[in-house]
Amino acid sequence: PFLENVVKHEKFIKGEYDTSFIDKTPELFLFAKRKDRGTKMLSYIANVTVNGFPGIEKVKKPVFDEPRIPQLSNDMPYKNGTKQILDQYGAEGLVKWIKDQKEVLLTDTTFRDAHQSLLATRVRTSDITKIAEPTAKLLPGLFSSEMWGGATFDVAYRFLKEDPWERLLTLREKMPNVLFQMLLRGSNAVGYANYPDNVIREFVEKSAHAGIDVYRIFDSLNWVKGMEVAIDAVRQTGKIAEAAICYTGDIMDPTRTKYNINYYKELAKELENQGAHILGLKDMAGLLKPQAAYRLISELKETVNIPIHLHTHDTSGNGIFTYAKAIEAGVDIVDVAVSSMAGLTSQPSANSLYYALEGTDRKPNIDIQALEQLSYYWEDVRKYYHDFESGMNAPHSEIYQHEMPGGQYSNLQQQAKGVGLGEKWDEVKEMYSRVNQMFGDIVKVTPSSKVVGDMALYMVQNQLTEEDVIAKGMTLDFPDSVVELFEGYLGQPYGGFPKELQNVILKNREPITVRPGELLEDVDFDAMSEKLFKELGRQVTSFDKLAYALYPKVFMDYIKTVESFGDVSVLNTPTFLFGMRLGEEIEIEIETGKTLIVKLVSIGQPQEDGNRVVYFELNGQPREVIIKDES
Ligand code: 3PY
Ligand code: ZN
Repeated sequence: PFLENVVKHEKFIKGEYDTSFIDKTPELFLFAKRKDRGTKMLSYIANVTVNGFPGIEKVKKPVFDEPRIPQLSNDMPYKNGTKQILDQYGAEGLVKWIKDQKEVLLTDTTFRDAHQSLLATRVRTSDITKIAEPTAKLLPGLFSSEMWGGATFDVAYRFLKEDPWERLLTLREKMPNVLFQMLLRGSNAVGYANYPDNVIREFVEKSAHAGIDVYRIFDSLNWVKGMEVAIDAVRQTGKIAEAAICYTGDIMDPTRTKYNINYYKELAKELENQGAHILGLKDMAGLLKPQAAYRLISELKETVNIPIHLHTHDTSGNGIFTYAKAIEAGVDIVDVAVSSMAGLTSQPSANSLYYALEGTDRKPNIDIQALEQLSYYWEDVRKYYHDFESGMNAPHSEIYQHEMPGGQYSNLQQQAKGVGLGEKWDEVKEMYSRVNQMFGDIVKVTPSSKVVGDMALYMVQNQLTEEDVIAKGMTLDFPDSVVELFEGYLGQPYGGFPKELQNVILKNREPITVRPGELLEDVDFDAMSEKLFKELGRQVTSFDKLAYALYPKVFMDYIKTVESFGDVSVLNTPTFLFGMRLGEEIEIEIETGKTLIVKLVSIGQPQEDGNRVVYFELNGQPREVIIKDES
């Protein structure tokens, strides 16, 4: 354990140590309490078997087929890809390379936005890890794999009880040839509020060090000031700053004049001047219609000299048509997902796009048979997560009315159910678009989209109209997120806030108009280290500190779960989500070469205190675990 502590110590990893390191670093001698990993694992399994998993209807564990992993020959090499171009030629070299490509380049979002949008971000690291090496070997021509950021960070700790940094480090090892891309919410990092500047800088530095290459940076109100720190931080690391404009409204609709073509052109120019290596066009709700895509991309190509990377969601069913027009207009890179994880609220299918572009000189340089094989894997894995599907199973052209981002649809639906408005979902969607107008027609993407959603729920719940909000506003207790938005803590919307509404929401308090980061004090990471060291009783990594700085409660809850149950990321997904069937026997590799064999023998009846005894065999020995029946 001593050596383990040394090699895992932050100073050791960063190379900041000398001969006095051991003397001056007492925590190296802190050996983790010898924990019985077997018992902890059995407690987790007993608990989920009896009490179920949050968000999953309690059923007997279904029988799933083993996911079909493409069989590669043992000596199949990793072909060099975009990662080698960045590492060898730097950011400017990569940008030049992008511009020299004739075919359209692809970003595969299967590991991030696809499951964020289809499966409430619940796909676990182990399911991604198993397909990582085949993906990198079969698709070396990808521009990038979007595999981190957005909601994946929070959900990993909060619901999956695993460390998102480990996901990044593990995948990096298995995918050494393809650029790794993440979604960074500007000053909101991977959270829902503005963070101090030094948190943003530290987050970028550490994630770049751990393996992220391309940062898609956006601001939830398209406020460039909110992106400045992040863009600068990424440039400092030598990685790629893809500054993104969030697309909203409809440039072809003469009645929607607020976000017109000039708005986008000016913003694009500003981002280029700000130091963007790539211009991202982030159509988070899938509102960019085909003819609009043609016009927007054509005009932006004339406005900026940097490559353009388009992201859309296929909610309306028009995704491939939109891409075809954007590609015709010269877009450089588009976001797609492996077919069985594509479509609907996710990205358009890579497989379909390949066929759509056959016979054109922009056909992507990608192996379609490989895509089909990878699709089989995801078809099988997706079944594990069935309970997190949104229930949408056909294109929704109503998206053009409510404008809700792909990643928000299933989440807001869950939120509505949570407050008893499941039956009023249609009303909530309608209210969502009315709230948008009431807020002055704002950009809706995390976190501003969440504010619109919170307000819509609040108004439906309290049966309020827009007129009521203004008339009774001074006496109403608005959701915190709404107050924060109108206080200016998510930045400034284009065209400003509607004044009358702002006054009632703030009860005549003055909002801020500067960048929130200018008012927030830097986080003292050294003091945080000490505090966490005391609380956790172990050495603290930079990753732990960042997680704590972003979400103190979520992180501490995660730590408590690990203390009670150990590292549950090693369980296979059916067991993690559904527990075990009576008589079932499973193997759990808790570390390389160390396997537990677990059999569920029987479950006792609830006792008076509500506890149940669950009987297992662990490596052939009888073991009992007592757990509380919460049902
Ligand atoms: C996120 O911020 O997580 C998004 O996917 C926004 O579209
Ligand atoms: Zn998206």
